[in-house]
Amino acid sequence: MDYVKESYELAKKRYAEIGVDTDAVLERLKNIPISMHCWQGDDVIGFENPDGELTGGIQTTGNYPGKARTPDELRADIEKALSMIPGKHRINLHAIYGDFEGNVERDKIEPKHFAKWVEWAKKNGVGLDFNPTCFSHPMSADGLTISHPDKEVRDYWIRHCKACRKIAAYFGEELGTPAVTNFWFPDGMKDITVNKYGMRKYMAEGLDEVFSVEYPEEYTLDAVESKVFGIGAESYTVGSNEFCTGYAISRGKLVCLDAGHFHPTEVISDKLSAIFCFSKDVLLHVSRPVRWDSDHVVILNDELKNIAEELVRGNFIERTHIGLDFFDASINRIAAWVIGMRNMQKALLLALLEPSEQLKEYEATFDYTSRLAMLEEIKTLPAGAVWDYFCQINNVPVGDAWLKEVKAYENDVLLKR
Ligand code: RNT
Ligand code: ZN
Repeated sequence: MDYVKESYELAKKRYAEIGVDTDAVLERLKNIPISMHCWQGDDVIGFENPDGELTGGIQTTGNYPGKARTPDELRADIEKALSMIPGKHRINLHAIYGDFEGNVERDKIEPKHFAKWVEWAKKNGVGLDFNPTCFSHPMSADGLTISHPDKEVRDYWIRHCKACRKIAAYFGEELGTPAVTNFWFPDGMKDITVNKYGMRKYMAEGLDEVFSVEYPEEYTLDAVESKVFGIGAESYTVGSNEFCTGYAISRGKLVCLDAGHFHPTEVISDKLSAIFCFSKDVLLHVSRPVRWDSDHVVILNDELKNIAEELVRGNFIERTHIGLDFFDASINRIAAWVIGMRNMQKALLLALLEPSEQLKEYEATFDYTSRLAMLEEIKTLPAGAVWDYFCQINNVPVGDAWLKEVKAYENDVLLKR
């Protein structure tokens, strides 16, 4: 498309009129990594057990053909997706995605089971992030893990979490960029719960034990993810928002905000500026809840734009680890990644193209008329031309050209699985 540059040059002039330097914006955007979750590639099953079933109150629906069945297939699919996403990013792994070769208990996983991922990450120039997998396992069958009444069960998950931090530190050391380890537990109860405090005390104690081992921050950072409810855990969640925020802030850990983990009218974009008053860094699980925590593919909707605006307006980009978290098995899984990743970047682009200093100035001088007028006018500025040019200069398909590549890969690779 030979007019991409031409359109960009015109757009650049238009943005210059409102004091926005589009070249600088594109340079900035290129350097904002997004952590792409590996689990969209195989419906959160992992490679521990090929017949594994997803539990923990989360669900994938759909059976689109071609999901990755082995670590090599998953890595190939991720490479394909990354080739259609501008910039350099990160890959977020769950503990069930190792190259295990045989049965390895979760409390016995080691860095060696992830050596192939590290080798692959080096080759592809991506950082790695990590997650203990405290679900889809016989030891989580009661719906409780680290807050289970039986000490043996609690200790099992504590050992698993410790093993995961060791692996994450290995990622950070090998790759020269800290791996964020996110702790999410499905623990909760279906019905009226009597001893809520007891389970929360177990979870806090368990986490303290997990974090009693210190790792340098250059290797790994820990985050704690809250949730309001899960399927089968409708009445009580041990790791609620208050629990996880309180825990993370009091222990100097990262708060992880998942866009689908709150009441339907609550949005994480509104929470960021509050959390950042007290938390050094924040981890985001950008997702799209449709009526519940359904983990739909992220689209460029108001909430996504609002999240990005908050990050830019508050100067939080450097303090935020942006990760995606969705799993849709009803469409091509590679397309799901590409759509979600590119949308996250588009939202960041729109936010970076905002004359935010000017807007703040209007607000500080009580000129709310100008603030509203400007916010509305910038909505129809030629951001699309800037986005196309960003894709072009970063050597990825412009516009929907990536879809043809996905379809070809589907025919040549996915449908043959
Ligand atoms: C579950 C949490 C959690 C998981 C992943 C697979 O509700 O969002 O982050 O989605 O760890
Ligand atoms: Zn999440």
